[in-house]
Amino acid sequence: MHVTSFQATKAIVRGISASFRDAIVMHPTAEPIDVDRARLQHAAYVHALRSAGLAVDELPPLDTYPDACFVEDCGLVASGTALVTRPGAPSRVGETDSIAERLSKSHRVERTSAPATIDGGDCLCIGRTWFIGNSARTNSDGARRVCEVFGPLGYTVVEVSVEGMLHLKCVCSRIDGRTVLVAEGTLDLALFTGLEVVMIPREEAYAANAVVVNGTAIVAKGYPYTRAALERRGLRIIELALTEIAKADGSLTCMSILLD
Ligand code: CIR
Repeated sequence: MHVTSFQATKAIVRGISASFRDAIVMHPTAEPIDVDRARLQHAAYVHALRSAGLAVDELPPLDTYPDACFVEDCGLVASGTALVTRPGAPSRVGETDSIAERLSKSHRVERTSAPATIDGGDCLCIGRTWFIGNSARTNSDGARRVCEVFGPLGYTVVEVSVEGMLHLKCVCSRIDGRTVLVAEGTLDLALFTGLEVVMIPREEAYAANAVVVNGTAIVAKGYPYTRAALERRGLRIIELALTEIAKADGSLTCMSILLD
């Protein structure tokens, strides 16, 4: 079977902050985050990225920024160019400087300024299209900024209305340059005309956020339909427990920036 997936060589991650228990959450639960367990889950994630053939650059934790392990929100990368974002949550804006510093070692770096806001969790790049969620975190000025930076490189930007969830990629993610993984009943599929859509049941929506890279699919543990759907495509599966990451409204793609 010919297996296709996104390809990358490197990943940037950042360790869990000592203050991770204070991460922003949309719907707080009674159960506090177990920071030690979160660190173990993050370490397993880094291990999975390495086993997918990525050289992982681990940035030191930023203890004064509880959400700083969610590096995806701070930078978009494609075709050798990086756009450092301006996260929509004011408490997260200060996470971006160290991301800019790291990206500038390997990429041409552009920045984002007010009034634009962008969270990487709203930015889904499939082939030459950036789907940008218009959410409580990412605004139309942010989508315009993505267009300004990546448009000249041949990318099209499609804005997607995101309601009732944190980010666009809470319910979808990239499999390869022409295939998207989507939770049923969450997005208007007309958006993805021309792409192959791998649909999973709505009750497995959390697993629609998967890291698929270099022939490996890193998926949340406990979602059998999603696992089987990706396995049928010939992808090697790594399942990860994400209980503590999920308590902070995090999932898989948010913990890395993959570099081309
Ligand atoms: C936040 O609310 O910003 C963090 N607690 C969770 C961010 C998750 N990011 C992502 O899925 N891209």
